[in-house]
Amino acid sequence: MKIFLVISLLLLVPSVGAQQVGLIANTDSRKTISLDGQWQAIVDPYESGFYDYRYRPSDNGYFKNAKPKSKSDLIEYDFDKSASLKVPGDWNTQSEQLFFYEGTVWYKKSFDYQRRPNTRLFVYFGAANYQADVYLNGQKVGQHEGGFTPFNFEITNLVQTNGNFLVVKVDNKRRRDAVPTLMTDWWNYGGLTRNVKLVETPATFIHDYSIQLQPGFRDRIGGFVKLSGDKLNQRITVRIPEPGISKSFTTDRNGVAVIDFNAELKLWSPDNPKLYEVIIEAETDHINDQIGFRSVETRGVEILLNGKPIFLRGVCIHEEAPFRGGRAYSREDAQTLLGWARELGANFVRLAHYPHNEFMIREADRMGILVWSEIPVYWTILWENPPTLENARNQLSEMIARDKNRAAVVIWSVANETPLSNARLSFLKNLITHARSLDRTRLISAAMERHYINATTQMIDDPLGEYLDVLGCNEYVGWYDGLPDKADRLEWKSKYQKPLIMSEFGGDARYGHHGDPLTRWTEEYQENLYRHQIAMLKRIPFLRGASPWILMDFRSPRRPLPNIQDYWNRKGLISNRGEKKKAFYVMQQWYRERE
Ligand code: GCB
Repeated sequence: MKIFLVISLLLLVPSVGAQQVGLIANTDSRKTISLDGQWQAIVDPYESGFYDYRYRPSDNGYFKNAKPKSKSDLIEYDFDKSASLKVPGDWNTQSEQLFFYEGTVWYKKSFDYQRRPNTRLFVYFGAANYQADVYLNGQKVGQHEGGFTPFNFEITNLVQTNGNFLVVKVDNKRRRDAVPTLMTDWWNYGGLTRNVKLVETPATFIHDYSIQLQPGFRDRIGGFVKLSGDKLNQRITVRIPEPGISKSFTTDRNGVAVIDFNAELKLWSPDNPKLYEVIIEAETDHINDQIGFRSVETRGVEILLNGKPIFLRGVCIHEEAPFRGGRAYSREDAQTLLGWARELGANFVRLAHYPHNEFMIREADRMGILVWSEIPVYWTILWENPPTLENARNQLSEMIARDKNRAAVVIWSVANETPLSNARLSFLKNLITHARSLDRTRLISAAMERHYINATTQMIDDPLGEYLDVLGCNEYVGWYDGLPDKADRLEWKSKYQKPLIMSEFGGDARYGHHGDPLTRWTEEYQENLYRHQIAMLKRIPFLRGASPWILMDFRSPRRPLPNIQDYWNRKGLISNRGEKKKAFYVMQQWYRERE
């Protein structure tokens, strides 16, 4: 038992090398200065603010924020006379001219800052889609790739008391070798899409921590606390005031303390989403968080939450803002979307197809909604390109780094509908191993491939299934695959003794468009499709969850049909204006029966 414990504790501690420039955990509990609001912005389709006319990176790019020194000086840009864009927010929905724009926009924000002794300062971005090059006072501080995960750069030695200018080049050009790749079914909203802030920390500070129930236990907490700075050898105390827990540990020379103690706690669940205040005290820093404790595991085809079988009554959600459209970014957006999921009867959401903003996860934690979180390894990724794998691994690390202390998150998903090949399998196996090395406390899934073995039998034998804890399958019987009643004749088989979540199914309907149940795009067609789907799903013996596609209509460049789609994927159970379609109530009815 002891050996098992030591091994499982070691597995909870990520390799220190990978953490060196890592994300600062839980910046909300620190002194921060928001940089949200209007930023000056220059649209730069030819990237002439970056390259000279020979297409070489220029020393005098827009990041210098230059001003003419005399009336004869030639400078061809001026941030302060340019238009502004709101941060957080995508640029596409802020200006008609930028609606379809994919390329570079330069952002600039000025600020003053009074530095205090023995502190460090970081600039933190909730997300920037897709690539961000960050400069402070004309100096490069870093680059980040990936549109949906947070990142931070230290600016302690660059910041001045007055007149700082922070310039960010954000480029959302799609690339074949990127993650996601060229083809997706969602809008490529560009920009500084989530909150931006300055984060102040002590010289040596709590950089990261994981405090969760240990795998295989419901009364034992494990994890790590990691310091960053010069004074790496410190005593750390973890306190949970409500049950009177206070446990001390010592960090090693890398600044890492392994956490391990017994605790009798009320477990977090959808019925009782209990969060405890957890305080971590070091000699030079302290931090607090609200953490829920629950176990999740599988046994045969069961998913067990706190040791008891659970059926995941779910729904998929894109990070599309209700009512106003564009990227969702606020707590109110999260409350609206998760509120609708709750109304549907859901205890589970699949946050597709990339990590959503942190408000979604925090609200899910508070509301008791289980979460499947995924990275945008979607469709036809360049499986054989090592930098693409590195990029996907990094996005996975950043997703886990941000949300590893959230009880709501029970599933990390590594891929969506990726076509079978050896290269794909080894790429995804690599991601799975990586996810497990960063987090032993959650289940791993993916939306896999499945196929017909005869006219009426769907077979799940994608080789990826062997490496997953939970099988995910997307199917569009009744929409891309036959008519709704085809589902009545279908049988599902699986090669694996594992739980299945039907991670997508559905069809399009424009809200308010009516007709008979066999007329495409009508609410009646969609309603009918859901009835046949549900009857089929009920017959799958190893089904342990469902997440229909999708809660709300979302923008997609692939969907131009005039007067019906108008660049919206209309598979929402709710329209983008918040109107519930007939199918919503069919699904709700099923979930009520399953409660
Ligand atoms: C899928 C994809 C999803 C699409 C959906 C559709 O299988 O996973 O991203 O939006 O189908 O509507 O076709």
